[in-house]
Amino acid sequence: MQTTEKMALWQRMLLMRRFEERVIALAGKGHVAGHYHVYIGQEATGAAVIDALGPADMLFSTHRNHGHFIARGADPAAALAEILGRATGCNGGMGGSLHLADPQLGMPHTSAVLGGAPALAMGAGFEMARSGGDRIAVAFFGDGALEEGLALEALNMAALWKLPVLFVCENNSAGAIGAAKGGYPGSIIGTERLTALPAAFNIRHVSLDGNHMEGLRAAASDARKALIAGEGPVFMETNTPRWFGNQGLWPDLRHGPVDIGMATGETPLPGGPDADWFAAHDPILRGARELVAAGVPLSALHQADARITADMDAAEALALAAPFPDRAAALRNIFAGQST
Ligand SMILES: Cc1ncc(C[n+]2csc(CCOP(=O)(O)OP(=O)(O)O)c2C)c(N)n1
Ligand SMILES: [Mg+2]
Repeated sequence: MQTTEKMALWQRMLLMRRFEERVIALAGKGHVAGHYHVYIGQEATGAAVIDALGPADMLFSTHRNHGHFIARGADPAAALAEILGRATGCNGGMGGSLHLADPQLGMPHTSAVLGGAPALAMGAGFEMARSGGDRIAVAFFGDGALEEGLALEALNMAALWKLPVLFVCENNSAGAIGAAKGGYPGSIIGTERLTALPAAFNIRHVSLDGNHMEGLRAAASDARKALIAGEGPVFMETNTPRWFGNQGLWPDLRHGPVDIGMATGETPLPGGPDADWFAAHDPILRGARELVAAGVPLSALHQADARITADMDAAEALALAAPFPDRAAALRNIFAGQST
């Protein structure tokens, strides 16, 4: 990868991070109704895989969908407004955090039902195989989704019919599959290696460092070529240690927004039990270190950060100024008939 390409990818990752830091801050002020999940610590996977896609490809995501949506180019103001339940949100404020979607971006639906994304992508892949064209469907899902029979059925059918589906299993229990081994919430699954599952269906598979943007980008690009060539589905396992703030039920940004200066020691790393995550795993800091090693001055990264932060300031102001949906909107876009 050229340094300019890496820089563009890193900036996309940073936007994903700055977006979710806002979400957590706004939730802390009571602006987010209900539960929400963040993608912090997994940005390299979403940014790199989505960067390798074409404009007509389709993506299906999970309860941890914010990062995928932003990586695909969603307007941060519309995404934030949706999470805050405002009428200007991408779904009119009716879907919220768990259902960010935009058909124009090739993200027609997001399913928080575990196993939903692999099955929906399999269905989209079926249609793509029938109608032709150089398109692929991508399913992002967690290690826990592989507990679901639906996910295994999707793998089986995609393999049988050689569908152009990229299954991206984001294993954020890296090194510890399941609660029994200390993973949280952790899948309880009767296999030691998740890639044994696609292997059983003769699906091409690879297990990757989920924090290495360059390796992920190259693997996704290879996978897409094979999919377009009609070679059948591909399964990528991307391994990341769980972000410390995702250990409990609610996201916990206990060290505040990440300081890019931590990449080089300009700002000291936080001490205590979370230090290792910042030092070795945070994909934003790791990407920043790689860019600095490639000759990009830290000041250029700070400048990019300042631009992204200003964009997020504007997005937040727009979202907070937006109205909530009017009452009549509650009866729009529903399948059930309306009683008189
Ligand atoms: C069919 C189904 N069962 C249970 C749940 C409740 N649930 C929400 S997230 C979660 C754990 C998901 O683990 P994983 O897929 O690895 O995603 P992670 O949260 O680790 O990113 C569970 C059990 C659900 N959403 N859908
Ligand atoms: Mg998981």
